[in-house]
Amino acid sequence: MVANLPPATGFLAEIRQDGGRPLAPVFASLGRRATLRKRTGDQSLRTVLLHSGAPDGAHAHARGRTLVLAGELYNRAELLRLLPGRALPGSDAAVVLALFDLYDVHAFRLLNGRFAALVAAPGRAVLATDHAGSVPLYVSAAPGRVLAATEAKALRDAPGGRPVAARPVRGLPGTHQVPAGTVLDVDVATGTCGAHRTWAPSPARRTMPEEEAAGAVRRALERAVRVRAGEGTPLVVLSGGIDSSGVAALAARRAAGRIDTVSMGTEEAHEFAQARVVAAHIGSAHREVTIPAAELLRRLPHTVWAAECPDADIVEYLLPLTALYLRLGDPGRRVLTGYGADIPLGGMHREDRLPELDTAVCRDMDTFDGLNEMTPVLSAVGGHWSTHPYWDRDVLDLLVSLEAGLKRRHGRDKWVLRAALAGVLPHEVVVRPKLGVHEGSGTASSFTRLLTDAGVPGDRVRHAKALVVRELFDLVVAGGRHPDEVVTGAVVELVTARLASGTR
Ligand code: IOT
Ligand code: MG
Ligand code: MG
Repeated sequence: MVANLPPATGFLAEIRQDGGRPLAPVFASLGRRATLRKRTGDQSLRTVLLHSGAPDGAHAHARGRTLVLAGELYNRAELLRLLPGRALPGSDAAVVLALFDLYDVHAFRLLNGRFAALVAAPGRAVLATDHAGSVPLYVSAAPGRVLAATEAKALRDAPGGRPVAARPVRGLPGTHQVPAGTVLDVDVATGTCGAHRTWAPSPARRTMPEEEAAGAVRRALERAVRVRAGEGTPLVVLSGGIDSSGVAALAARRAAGRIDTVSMGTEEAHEFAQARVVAAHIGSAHREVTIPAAELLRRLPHTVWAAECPDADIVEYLLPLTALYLRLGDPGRRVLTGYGADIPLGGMHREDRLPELDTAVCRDMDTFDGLNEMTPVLSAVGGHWSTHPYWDRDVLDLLVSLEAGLKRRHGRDKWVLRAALAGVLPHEVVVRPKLGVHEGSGTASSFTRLLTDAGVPGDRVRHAKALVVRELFDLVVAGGRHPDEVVTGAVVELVTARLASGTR
């Protein structure tokens, strides 16, 4: 049931016993909107769904319960086997509700997907994220009222919520982000909530012979790509590095596997030659998009607005992708990326020594939550749905758990992935050294130059980038400003002046 786009890509849901006024649905994501209203006992549910044409596929109702789902499942066939003798549920939302009937909150331990979900049951509001929290979910809860949304900005005008077992959102008092792999079970009358973890990264490491490890990675990734490819022609955002080239090659090898690929670059830097080698090898319809560095920097506010991420390093990775998604045209593409492969494989760390490599993997798996780097809103600001095969639950569980010596081996980083893909890509691609998207596109250097041109000393650039991104967050997320009205240069000037006067 993976169609071109999932039925819904986001929602704002309000469960009330208090009869208060509904919030205005404010989203960065494009999408048509449908309003759903239900009454159960003494509480009302009002949901605004951001949908892609068939909103009815995004909600399900049975036995006085309503489930709302933004996103999609990737282990549907496996899940259906748990529902013998029942009429086969048509939508992913119906599958999850049927499982909730059987397992209650524990249903969410079974799911491999990219979703945020809400179950409204008498007296209860149950909020769930996928294992990676890849569709962000925010909540504001108070006695008699539970408000939840897939973008924090939609809760900006929520009246103050009680503290819940989740991360507070900067500048939005009373609004919290539901952690990755978590179910929050909220008692609507009191606004109190219990939390259940439904996933955690494995702290254990598995040893395997080389061929077995490479084969396991290849099979897991093949499945993850297949279930994400959908009904139309998927588009792979392709750098020509091993991660995205692997996804593109496996997508092209599916039965009837036509695919499109696209690479972005600036006038200063690009990886066009590398991506072309891959596109030619797999026979994709390939495009190159050159985005002037000035336009890229103008998209900084849009990136923070979409990702709702206050971390400058992460925003630097997401900026070139956001700028690309805004340039794609033809709305409604299903986009596959190679994003996230470097986290379980330690690819960002250029680290030869095994203890340091595994330390980096442990740290990154402990700290990804809340950064929103996988958020579908990045592509949804251009009307597209993105999905990341390396963060498929099965692929991720496997990659995290492989012992460090399979990740760094024979003098190569990400060895096990390179070995897994040796049969589907040219040798030069398999052995290509890692280049981060922020480097290959000239994003990091353009952002640095913007700051040094404004007078920031070299050793203060990193700090200044952090201040700029935080200021942007305060403007476009907490402050509710539209990013088109926010001028990157003006924010840089403000931060530079503050730095110079020693205010921060
Ligand atoms: P990198 O791995 O280079 O790129 C991430 C994905 O973005 C690629 O797999 C590809 O799908 C897309 N992409 C990259 N460059 C281009 C391009 N020029 N044109 C089109 N698409 C492109 C950063 C990084 O190195 O990016 N991302 C890391 C993880 C970040 C660290 N996060 C953390 N510690 N929590 C990653 O694993 O992807
Ligand atoms: Mg990568
Ligand atoms: Mg790269």
